[in-house]
Amino acid sequence: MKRALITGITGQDGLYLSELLLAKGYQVHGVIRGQNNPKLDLVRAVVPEVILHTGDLLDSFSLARALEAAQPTEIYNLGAISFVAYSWDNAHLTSQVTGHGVLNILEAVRLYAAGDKSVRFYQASSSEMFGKVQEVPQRETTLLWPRSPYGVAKVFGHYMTINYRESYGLHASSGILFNHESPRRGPEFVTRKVSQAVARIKLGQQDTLPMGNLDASRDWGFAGDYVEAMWRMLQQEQADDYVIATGVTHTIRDLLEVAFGVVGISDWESYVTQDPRFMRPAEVELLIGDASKARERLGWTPTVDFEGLVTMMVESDLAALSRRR
Ligand code: NDP
Ligand code: GDR
Repeated sequence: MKRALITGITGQDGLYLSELLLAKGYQVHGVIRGQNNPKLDLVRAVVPEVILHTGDLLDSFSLARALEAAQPTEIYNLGAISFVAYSWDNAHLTSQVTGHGVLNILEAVRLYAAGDKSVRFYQASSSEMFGKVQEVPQRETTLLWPRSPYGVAKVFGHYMTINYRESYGLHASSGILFNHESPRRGPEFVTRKVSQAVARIKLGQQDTLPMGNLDASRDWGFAGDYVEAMWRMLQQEQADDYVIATGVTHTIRDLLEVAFGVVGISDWESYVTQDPRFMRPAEVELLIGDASKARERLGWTPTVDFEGLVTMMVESDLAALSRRR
């Protein structure tokens, strides 16, 4: 039986990846942090088969212990402080967790593997690294120009992953994933904020929706598709870096129009207010990825388009809220 260890098991991607690996017959281990993590019940409910180990990306010893206990051949580093807006107010902590945390786990994996070439590592890199984009669409070779402390920390983790591959021959791959969403997305991110608000407005539980910059464009895909790409990367003979994206971009305005449209509201502008609290000190204006390398080498393509994704999220929030009434 193959064994995998996942950091960030309580997050959106951790849950989807656990389900994928369990369905493929893996024994799945997860690292969970804190003495009473509020998301423990969620993990237990969604993927009860996952074996949990206490640990934190800031604590190298805890990572070494989790590796020793789990004995995995595949390690997926999904743990991070992942909310870009939060990273300006907590820049040092974000650098430690999202940046240096990658070094901590890479070093723990190197010592654990001790030259065993069957051990493989995945790093969750991000399109936020492209920031002030230097090329359209963005591909693996596009110059990185991060625009937030989060983006800078991800660049550190990205290059450290490449460095461990080149220095030690570690099978370490980095997925440069563009925004991916689902009904499990945290409510602080824009797609889920909008899908929850639209459902509440439809049910008469909310009147207005305060928003930040409506002009930014994102390449949004479905999280379930993106964890499949992570797994495919670790099945390759050679470790490498891959852009994972849909190749289609939409503005936040498009998101609002489609989401309100799902519940039959066409004058969405009368519900949305502009709130400076949601504006960022520096914005990533346009993201659109070129995933042709992943398509050719991994045989990966997305299965859910933008309209399908937004509809899935709004309908899920509507159903959840209706059940609670
Ligand atoms: P989430 O924010 O949903 O999950 C983040 C996970 O990281 C949580 O399980 C959280 O655990 C864990 N974590 C936070 N701090 C630590 C720490 N100090 N030690 C160990 N674990 C920690 O993110 P997603 O699932 O959306 O994303 C997964 C990864 O992919 C992240 O690294 C993210 O930056 C990256 N990424 C995401 C994209 C997206 O669009 N979703 C796109 C590109 C990259 P806890 O519950 O304890 O807080
Ligand atoms: P992002 O996702 O920063 O791209 O990072 P987020 O959904 O937070 O923002 C997307 C865009 O929407 C604009 N925006 C708002 N965002 C939020 N959260 N709330 C608002 O009210 C709002 N109004 C407008 C933002 O300015 C931005 O342009 C996500 C995370 O998952 C990262 O971890 C990951 O690396 C990247 O995607 C790829």
